[in-house]
Amino acid sequence: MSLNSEQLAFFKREGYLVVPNALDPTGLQPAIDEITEAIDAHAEAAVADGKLSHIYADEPFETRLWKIHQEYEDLYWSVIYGQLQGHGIFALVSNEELLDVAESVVGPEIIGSAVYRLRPKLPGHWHGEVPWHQDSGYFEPVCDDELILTVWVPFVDATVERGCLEVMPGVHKGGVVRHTQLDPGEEGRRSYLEILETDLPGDRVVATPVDRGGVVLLTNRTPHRSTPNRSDVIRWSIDIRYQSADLPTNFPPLAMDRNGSATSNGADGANGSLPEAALTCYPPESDFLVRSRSRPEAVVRTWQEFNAIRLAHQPADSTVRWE
Ligand SMILES: O=C(O)CCC(=O)C(=O)O
Repeated sequence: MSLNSEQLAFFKREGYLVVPNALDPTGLQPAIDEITEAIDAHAEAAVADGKLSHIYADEPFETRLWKIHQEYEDLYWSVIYGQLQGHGIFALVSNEELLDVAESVVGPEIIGSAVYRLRPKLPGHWHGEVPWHQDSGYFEPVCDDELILTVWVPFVDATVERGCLEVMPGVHKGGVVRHTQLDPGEEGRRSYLEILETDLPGDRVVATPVDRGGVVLLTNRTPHRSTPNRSDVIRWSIDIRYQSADLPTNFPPLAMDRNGSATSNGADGANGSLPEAALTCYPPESDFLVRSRSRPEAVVRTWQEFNAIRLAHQPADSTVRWE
């Protein structure tokens, strides 16, 4: 769905927007299927290795990983973030209804940003609590003044009890504030950035509960955090990011400059190899073109192509900007 003028005005003013019924919930199913296939495969391997008693096949999606986690913690770490990059994740990031929402905000030439993050927020689990941050805290400084849209998509109703997002409204027009790198915690896996209380740019906090089928939109400078899951179901969600194709991107083979002209972006197009991530908002992972009227031939249309781009990507280091 496209946003109406009131929704757009709210998003521009407040830096966030809850969009109920943004997509037909059947559009979530391919991603749920891919996640389930991954859980099946990892669980079967764990059973074969004697690390898990059974694969919990009868448990519903909303509880299965949590039940497994109580016996075998590694599976959680094998599915989170951007590790799944197959048919179902691609179907969701290229879902036409989500792209219509994104187009309302970033325009018709849309890069699917490198950074999409699958988050099974387990009941009471420390890793699901994400401290206050702006997404730009993680991105390259060259993109600080640009708009990278987060479309936060829950697979289940995201209630306050389940730990929906909280945002700090109306402060996204300021700059990127100081972030502090949290000490790596359990097995080095806790590596979040945090805006400390003294550095927070506002004091008003809004919770953004949203039902399955709805989404929450954020800008890359909107402070947000994720509160504890106090329920007994997994708050499954994925945050997908989109940006205009005229921003720094590592989408191969060509990026566009500010005038809309193609630039080489460090790519060695001559031998058909994929470019190194030189100029981009998030160099460690690859961008992909998901909608374009001016370059329809370059749009990534199959999950195999999406998968190949991500696997072939040669990550460049991010700028170290926070101590
Ligand atoms: O989904 C969450 O709990 C946190 C999401 C988040 O921090 C983000 O999308 O940047």
